[in-house]
Amino acid sequence: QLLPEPSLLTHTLLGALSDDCSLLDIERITQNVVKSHIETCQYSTEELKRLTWNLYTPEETRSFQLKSAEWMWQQCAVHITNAIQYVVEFAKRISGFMDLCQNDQIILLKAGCLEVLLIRMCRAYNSTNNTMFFNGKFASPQLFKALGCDDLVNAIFELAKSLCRLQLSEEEMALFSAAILLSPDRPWLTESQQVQKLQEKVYLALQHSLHMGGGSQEKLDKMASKLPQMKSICNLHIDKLEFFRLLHPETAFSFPPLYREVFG
Ligand code: MHQ
Repeated sequence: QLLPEPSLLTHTLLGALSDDCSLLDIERITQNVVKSHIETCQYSTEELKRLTWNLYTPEETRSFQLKSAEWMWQQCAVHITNAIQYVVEFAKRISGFMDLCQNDQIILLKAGCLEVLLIRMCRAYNSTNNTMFFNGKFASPQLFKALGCDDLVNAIFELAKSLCRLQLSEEEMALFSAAILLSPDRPWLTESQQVQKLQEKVYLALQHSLHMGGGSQEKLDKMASKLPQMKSICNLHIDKLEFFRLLHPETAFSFPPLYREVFG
């Protein structure tokens, strides 16, 4: 994705914002982050568009609803783990991430991977019929009934709907994801200064991208306003998992190791 010719005014404004991040730096960061996002987003927009009318039939939906909670949790855990692996790959391709110490890489991924997944989710969401891509077809929230987590599922679909309304470009999504991943305030970081420097650059790139896309501070504010909603979904997910583990310890123990490590 090529950026339009930057205006002198933009250059001056951004130059005033940060001395050690030139417009050239910003363009390099944008290209790197967008490329990393596109290469690791699991499903292309074309593919998702092509599958839009691949909906679960009412019969198929009912058969999912009749499954046991254990079976449905296991399915969802496997799909989420798969998606997390792509987020890990995204992080690894962001320049500067691999220069952080391994301890901090793991802290950032553990703390941010579900939030990144929740941003990516709006690509897999169809707002015209309130469905989400799941296991090859588009599913309504009711399909997940067997999980016994209607509040969590509804909160996830609500977030997808409201993120969809922002009509984020792939570039905005990519930079927003990277900015969240590179949060310097995650507990137990050893080099949070270095993380902060990386985040500042990504944030400048995001501002620049919004400015170029004809967007404004308003869109950035709207994006930031989704963060508390995302945080509460992450906490709700942990609560539900904890409760599920109490009821079905063996099933929870057989969840994919990466899922258990990230949310355990
Ligand atoms: C990603 C691809 C992707 C993969 C998995 C765990 C639980 C108790 C409830 C998708 C959540 C149920 C998830 C699988 C349900 C809402 C979860 C289960 C973007 C996100 C996406 C589409 C996930 C969306 C949320 C799903 C459907 O690139």
